[in-house]
Amino acid sequence: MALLPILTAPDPRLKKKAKPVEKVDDGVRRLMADMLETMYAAPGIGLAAPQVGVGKRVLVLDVAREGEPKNPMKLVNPAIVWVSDDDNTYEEGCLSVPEHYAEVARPRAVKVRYLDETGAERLVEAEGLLATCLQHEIDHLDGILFIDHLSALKRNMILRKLLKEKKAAERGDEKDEKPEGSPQHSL
Ligand code: K1U
Ligand code: ZN
Repeated sequence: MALLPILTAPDPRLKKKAKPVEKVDDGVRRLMADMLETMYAAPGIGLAAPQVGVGKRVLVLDVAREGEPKNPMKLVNPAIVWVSDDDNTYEEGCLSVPEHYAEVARPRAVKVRYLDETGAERLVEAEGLLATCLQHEIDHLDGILFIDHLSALKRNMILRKLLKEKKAAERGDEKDEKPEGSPQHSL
């Protein structure tokens, strides 16, 4: 197994629609095993293939709480086939939008059809955090980030900050731990 590098926004690969998987073969199974290892190491509760630069409709997640046994899920070609009428608001984060969190409203419950790692068709009925996480990860497969659910003002503020941090990292600058607007040098 291998740890995969996680792309961060802004990156055009995160905005592309991923392609359906034609056959669930050993390559897809290896990708999902590597994605799970990468997700646990991050740490995160979900990861979609475009976040590791692979344009395939594959995602992994595990929303088990701390102290509970692991419950890894691997989904190929997931499709939302039903959503509840009522919404749930959850404070979301994203490994591709590091250190930014925002409340996003999504359907409270969903049913998702997908292929498992043997290629068999399955249906998961989800509510709560699992429903939120499934919708967040399926959004990734369609090139949508949680910040796309925010106002243009909030989204652009976050993207500008991430771009600034990327450029500073490319230059090899030290990471600025101070909040925006605070003095850069102490006397
Ligand atoms: O980048 C991702 O898609 C993963 C993302 C999933 C997610 C989080 C919250 C709401 C919806 C979807 C994350 O895992 S961000 C990190 C995170 O939430 C977390 C990390 C460690 C422990 C518990 C949560
Ligand atoms: Zn994400």
